[in-house]
Amino acid sequence: MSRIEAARAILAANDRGGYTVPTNRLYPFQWNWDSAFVAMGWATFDFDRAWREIERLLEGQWEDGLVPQIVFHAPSEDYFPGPAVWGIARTPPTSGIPQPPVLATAARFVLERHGEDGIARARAIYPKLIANHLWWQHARDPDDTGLVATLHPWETGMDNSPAWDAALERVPTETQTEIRRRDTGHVDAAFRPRGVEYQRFIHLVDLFRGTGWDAVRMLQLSPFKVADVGTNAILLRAERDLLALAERFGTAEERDTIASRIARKETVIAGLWDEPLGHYLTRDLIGGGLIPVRTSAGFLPLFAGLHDHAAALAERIDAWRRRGIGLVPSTDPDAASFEPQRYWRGPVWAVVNWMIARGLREAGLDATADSVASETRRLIGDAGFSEYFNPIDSAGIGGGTFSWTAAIDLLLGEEAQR
Ligand code: 9WN
Repeated sequence: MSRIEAARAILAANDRGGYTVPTNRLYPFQWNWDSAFVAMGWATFDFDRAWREIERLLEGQWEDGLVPQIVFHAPSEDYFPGPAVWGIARTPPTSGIPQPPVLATAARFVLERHGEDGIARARAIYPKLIANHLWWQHARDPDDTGLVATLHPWETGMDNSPAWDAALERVPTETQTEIRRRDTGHVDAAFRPRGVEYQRFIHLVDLFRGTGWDAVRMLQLSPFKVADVGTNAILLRAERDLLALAERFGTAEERDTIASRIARKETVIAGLWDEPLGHYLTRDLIGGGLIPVRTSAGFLPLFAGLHDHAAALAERIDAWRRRGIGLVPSTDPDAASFEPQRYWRGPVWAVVNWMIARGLREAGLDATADSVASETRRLIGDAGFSEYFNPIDSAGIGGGTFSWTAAIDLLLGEEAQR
């Protein structure tokens, strides 16, 4: 089987009927940002299936515009916390928090490749994307600061990043829900978040469920509140892609609204740059100040089109490469909190690399973009379609046969042909 066939076979094997699970058993439902990347992967060989991925995710969208982190299309005992813990009476059931909003970027990507034949599908999706971006504004930035708030580490997709450590300390460890982790039954516990982090994750879910998932009260009450540089950068990128869709499907008023959000976000995300650390950082919205930990999320303003510090960011990546560190580690390998095997505390993630490589390329830094892209391909080629990779010894870790890793391999494989 060729490499392309192997990647396509993973998407096919993880297809559960118009939606793709991240991997078998470990993640048996549809995840929000996974599906956005996976839709782009499907678009390299099956447009109908690419649109279905997005449409099925949007089956979980709430009336207020939220596109949830998880859509529980079919029951499974393989994952905790399942629908009963979230306590959200919807069909299909969903979780009650977002994930990084890659969806408008994915929809534009699929449309541009599909061409005229994709217009009807994109047109039907467009109002839902508009509603989703309004949700981010109303639910997570009601004071119009230009930065959206994150209330749960799961919302960032980078669950146990050391960037959350200090802010998470404010979250009590008591839970109403009995914690019955399933992940450590599928994967070595040394590669996963620690028990105390799960206690805090579930404390937050209990707290939010207690508000009846009321967006205003969640924002008021949450003891964890950060302006995540990753989420905000991805949202800015998505706003630009939504504007491109609005040029075709939207009204002049919608275009003006999106353009003014973009202008505001460009200014405030630029303010997340920290000169002493030479990196973009997350702001702690409770403690105040920037959180002094360099993570891979801090490269994502490049993907958002902010290129002022592109050369300095590229030099950091180049320096890691010269030292033989696998690109791009999720946490700075020189940080005290770096753990090369533990999930978002060090390992390399293919989807993040794809966004960083794209940002570098758009900033005109082709050599570093090529390094990141070829490193990603090397890691996948050597270790397989793993969930994540150890940047020190290049081992594949976490779940195997991972959908978004396969999707990124398809995308980078095509780019390498050009
Ligand atoms: C919680 C599915 C998801 C990814 C996240 C990754 C992991 C879930 C978990 O798996 O998170 O959402 O239970 O660990 O951190 O980025 O979307 O692949």
